[in-house]
Amino acid sequence: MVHSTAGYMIYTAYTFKNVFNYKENDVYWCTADIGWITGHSYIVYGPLANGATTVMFEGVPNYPDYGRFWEIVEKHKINQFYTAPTAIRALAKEKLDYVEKYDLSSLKVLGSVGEPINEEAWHWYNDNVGKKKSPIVDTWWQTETGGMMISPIPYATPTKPTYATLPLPGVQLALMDEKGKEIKGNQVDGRLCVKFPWPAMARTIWGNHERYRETYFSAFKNMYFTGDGALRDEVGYYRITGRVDDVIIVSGHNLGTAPIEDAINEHQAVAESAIVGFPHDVKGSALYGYVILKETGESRNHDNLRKEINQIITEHIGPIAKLDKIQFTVGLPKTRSGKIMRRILRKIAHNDTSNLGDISTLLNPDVVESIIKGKI
Ligand code: 7RM
Repeated sequence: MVHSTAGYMIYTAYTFKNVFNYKENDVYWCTADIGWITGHSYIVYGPLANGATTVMFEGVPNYPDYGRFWEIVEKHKINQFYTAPTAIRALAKEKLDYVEKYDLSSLKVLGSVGEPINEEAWHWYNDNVGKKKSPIVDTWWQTETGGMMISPIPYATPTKPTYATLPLPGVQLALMDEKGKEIKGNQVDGRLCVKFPWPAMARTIWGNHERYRETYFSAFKNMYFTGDGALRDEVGYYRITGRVDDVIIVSGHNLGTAPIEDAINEHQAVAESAIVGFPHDVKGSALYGYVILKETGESRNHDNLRKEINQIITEHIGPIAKLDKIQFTVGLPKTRSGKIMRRILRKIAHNDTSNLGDISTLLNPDVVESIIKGKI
C-alpha cells in the first residue's frame, strides 16, 4: 500500500492523541512488531508527531517468562498499553501470578487491535490488567486505512465487550447487503464500507493502481469496501465479525467464524480456536474446528470435550453452527501480527496439503506439520 505524508501523519497523530487520551509526560507502549502497520502508525508516527514518550520493545511476551509485559509496565510506569488479542490469549492461558506480581497502577487506557477480541480475553484483560479501572479501546482499522477508524474514546464512550463501538469523528460508515444496497437502521449486519475519504487512506497499490481500484472501490458504488463484515447493535455500536470471505455457508445459513470461535473460547478448558469450512455432501459446507486447550496435557476424555464444545455452540448460536470435526492442536499458524492463516487451515481441512503456498513468513511454521499429522 502507498501512504501519503501529511494526511497519514495528521491522522495517526489525531487518533493517537484522542483514542489513548495521551497527556504530556505520559508513557505509552505499543507492543506491536514494527514491521506491522500498527508499529508504523502507533509506535512511530502518531506518538512522535505528538511529542509523546513511546516505548519500543524488542523481545517476546514469554521470555524470560510470561510476566515480561507486566514487568515492563511496572518498570516504566506505562500509562497507555496497546496490544493484540492473540498476545492477551497467550498470556491468559498462564498462571495469574505472572500478572499479580507487578504493580500495574500506572495504567489508564488499554488498547486492543488486529482481530476481534473475544469475550473471554476482554474480561481477562479488563479484570487482571486494567483492574476494572482502565477502559479498553478496541480499535478497528486496517493497513489500508492507515489509522484507527472505529474505537471508543476512553472515559467518554461506554465500552462493550467484543464491540469496537463507534466510528471516530470524521468517519462515516455504511453496512451494505449483497445486492449493493445500504442497510439502514440498527440491529442489522452487512458488509462494512466507508462512505467518504479520510486523511490516512492509502492512495494506491504501488505500481498497480487498477488493482487498488478493483479491490476497494468496485464492490460498492462510491464506497470504500473494507472486506470485513460487521453488525450494528441497537444503539449503533459496531462489532466486527471477521473477513467476509471467511463466511461459511452451512445448509444455506451464512455463518461468520468469529461468533462461533467466541462461543468455543467460553469453555473453561479452551484457550483459542479457529473454524474453517470443508465440503459436505448434504450441507454444502460443514465446519471444521481447530482448538487449542489451555492445558496441553488435558487429561479429560476428548470426546466429552467435543460434546461440551458443541453444546456451548448450540446454546450461543444454534445447532446449525455445530462443528462436524474438532481437532485439538497445540498451535495455529499465525502471521507476525497474530492473524490466523486460515488459508492453510482450510487446505488441511480439505485434505489438500500438497501445495500450502508460502509459509515462510509464519511466526510458527513448525505448527503446520503438527496439525497435518493430527488431522482427523
Ligand atoms: C490494524 C491491522 C486488518 C484487518 C481488518 C480486520 C482485522 C483489525 C480489528 C480487527 C476486529 C478489531 N491492520 N482487525 N483490528 N477485527 N476488531 N479491533 O490489523 O491490515 O494488518 O489487518 O484486521 O479484519 O480488516 S491489518
